Amino acid sequence: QQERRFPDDFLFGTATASYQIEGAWNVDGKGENIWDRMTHTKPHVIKDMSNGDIAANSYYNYKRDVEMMRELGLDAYRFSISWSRILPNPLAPYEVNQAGVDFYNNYINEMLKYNITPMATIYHWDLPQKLQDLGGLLNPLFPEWFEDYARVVFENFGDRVKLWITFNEPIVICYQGYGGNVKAPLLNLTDVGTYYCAKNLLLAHAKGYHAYNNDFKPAQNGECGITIGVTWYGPLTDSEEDHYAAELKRQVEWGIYAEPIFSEQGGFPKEFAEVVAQKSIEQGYKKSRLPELTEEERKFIQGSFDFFGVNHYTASLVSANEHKTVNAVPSMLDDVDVGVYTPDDWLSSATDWLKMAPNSMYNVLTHLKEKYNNPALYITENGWSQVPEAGLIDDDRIVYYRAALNSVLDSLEAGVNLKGYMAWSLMDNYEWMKGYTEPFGLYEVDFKSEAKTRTPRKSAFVYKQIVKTRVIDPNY
Ligand code: GCO
Repeated sequence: QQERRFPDDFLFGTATASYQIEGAWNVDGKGENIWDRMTHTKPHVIKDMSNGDIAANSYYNYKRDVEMMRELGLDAYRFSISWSRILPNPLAPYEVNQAGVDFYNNYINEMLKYNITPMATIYHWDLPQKLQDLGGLLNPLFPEWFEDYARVVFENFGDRVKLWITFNEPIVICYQGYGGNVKAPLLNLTDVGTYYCAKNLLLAHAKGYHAYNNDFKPAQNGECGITIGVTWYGPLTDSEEDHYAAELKRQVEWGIYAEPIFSEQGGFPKEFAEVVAQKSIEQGYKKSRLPELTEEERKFIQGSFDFFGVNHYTASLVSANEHKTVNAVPSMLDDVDVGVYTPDDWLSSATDWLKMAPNSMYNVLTHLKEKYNNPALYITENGWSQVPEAGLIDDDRIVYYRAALNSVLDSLEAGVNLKGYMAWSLMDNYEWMKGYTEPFGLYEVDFKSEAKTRTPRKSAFVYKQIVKTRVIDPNY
């Protein structure tokens, strides 16, 4: 087979998030966020009762982090900014925390010194607790709070950061945090939490995007998008019912966030909205639990992007008939009542939701290309977990990255407008409810050591070689 190359201007990077790596949770004026509060008051909800108080201690180790980026030869690095480090009192007494600004300035400048392009996520799940006390994303003022914070980061870092992501993975924020109790703030408002949050999140995203577009972009010349978690859902069989079930599953999981922004007509996905409306009436609600978007809101949200950030990890097969085959993974959202399966022969990671699904990256990327008129795309996360005991020899991770990157090449050949790929993750970090039990790092972190020593795994050398040569050498 002929050697297939990644384009020279394709951005290879890695990704992390503030709460998962920084530590320094109460240092230099940082305020409390919802993960601090939850892990401190309800430690039992975390698999190993741990927290991100110290994590990989990147607040102090950031130079080592950038050194690792250089070791890997990265073009780019995706990180997130901690809201409560920048605005410890987001309402009053309102004050930008200069020590927090200094930290990110140092981090960004260190990257730029070595020509590493920073990509910043504005919100990666660590909401200031004071805003949660007022309802967080369910408060109709949330979009204003977010815009205010976004303006602060554009103002302080936008001269150097040219790739902005408003939100990371709305489904986790809204479904797991507000509609369910599997991520902070554990609200478990099963009937409407997800949907009210979704509407406010979309409005907040659009406010952030328009603020950038109108007031910063003209001078700063960057781009602003959103990152959506896109699990691939294909039909279990080729039947019409299964195709429809898979589409509904895609709509409930990520279409409700993607469709209003990226589709030509805007608004929530039609079939799904009809299903929720009908169920709501049957359940005795006066109207649909999925709130309406006014005409003005629909237009405000539609088109609010320069690129689509894709977090992609895995896939499942969807059936219109429930309990049809073995290995059922429970469906996350009850409004779409379908069977979701993963075949036995898909390799398992250390994480229950993550299996190696053939061609899922290609399916996602070509689907988004068709559905949303070939938008600019970045893969903002993709990666594999293994148990900590596996140490530095992580062959499964290598198999996973090679397969995903081959799918990326297939997608580029199919005309997908994909501009970059961020591996999750640069190093082991705090894996949310799983604590330190499911590491995703190219670098191992010794969390028991004072220095939080980082050591490259085998996969780091393989990734480095791909970044350098722009070729996937199956023998390396
Ligand atoms: C996510 C998060 C990451 C996770 C990663 C592995 O999008 O889920 O961005 O913070 O750690 O996905 O679970």
